Amino acid sequence: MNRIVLLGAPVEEGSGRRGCRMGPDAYRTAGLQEDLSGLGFEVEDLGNATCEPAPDAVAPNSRLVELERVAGWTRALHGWARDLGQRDAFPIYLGGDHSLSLGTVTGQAAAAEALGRPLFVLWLDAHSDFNTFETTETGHLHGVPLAYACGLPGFDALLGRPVPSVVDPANVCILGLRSVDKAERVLLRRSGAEAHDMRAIDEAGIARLLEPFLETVAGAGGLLHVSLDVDFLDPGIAPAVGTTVPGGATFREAHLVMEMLHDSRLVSSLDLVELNPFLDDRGQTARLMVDLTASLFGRQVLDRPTRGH
Ligand code: 4U7
Ligand code: MN
Ligand code: MN
Ligand code: MN
Repeated sequence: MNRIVLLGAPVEEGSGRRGCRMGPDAYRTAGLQEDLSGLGFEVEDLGNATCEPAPDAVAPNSRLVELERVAGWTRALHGWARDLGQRDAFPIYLGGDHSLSLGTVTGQAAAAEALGRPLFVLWLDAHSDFNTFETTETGHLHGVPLAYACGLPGFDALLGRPVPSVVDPANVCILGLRSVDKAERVLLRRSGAEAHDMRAIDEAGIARLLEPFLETVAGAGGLLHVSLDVDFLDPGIAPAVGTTVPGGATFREAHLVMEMLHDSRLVSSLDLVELNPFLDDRGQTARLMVDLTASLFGRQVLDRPTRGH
């Protein structure tokens, strides 16, 4: 696939603070399209998606923040991803807070089902985003998208119906964890999703954790969606995020993940989420996210022998 499409998703209502709506433009300013074109891809920028709020989305409890707007975004982005996921182009969703994945992951899952391929998800994040409408303590809907995509119950208000195609939790791998809420932790364990905290990365090395997952995806003939939350990265190198947690992935750990993903040739769609340019320091976080994306698309220092498949 030599074509890439960029779609901006300037949603910020899921994060409980302002700024993520500037994310898509920060990636444009940081030169995402130019960098990917420079690697030989034909890159089309579709501009930003828009959404209508969904007044029929009634909150099952009063803690949820901005459900009508987030439901509107979910519906819009679900439709976009279901469509883009079936085109002969690689979609990159430019966030926007992580609630955008409510739409992109479920849409990509619908597209994968239409193509007759299982969808796998790699979730790169300090948080597992595995809360439900019942367990969320903050009410911020950027904390629930992975539980939603995995088909946990109670979310029907988002699309106004059950998720048409859910992701099998056995097809999920989370890397980078260092903040998981109590109830979320129980749900996550019960789901059977593969989850690695920073200690596991320290002890094993990130490559040794990622490699078996990629082998599983390859063995199953799967498509792989990657959801990259800025807070996967250590706040020292990526300050532009509302939910900083110390002790995140280093510059090299993050690039290595992207380089391995490139070599695997398995990735078929990508979310870049939670960038809050209002909190950035001279564009360094936007720039790093663009560089990581370039690594995913094959930027490398030296030529490497291509692996025979
Ligand atoms: B992000 C949190 F309570 N778990 O639910 C919550 F710690 O997309 C954080 O990963 C969610 O940045 C973080 O609000 C969501 C909190
Ligand atoms: Mn997240
Ligand atoms: Mn996070
Ligand atoms: Mn975050």
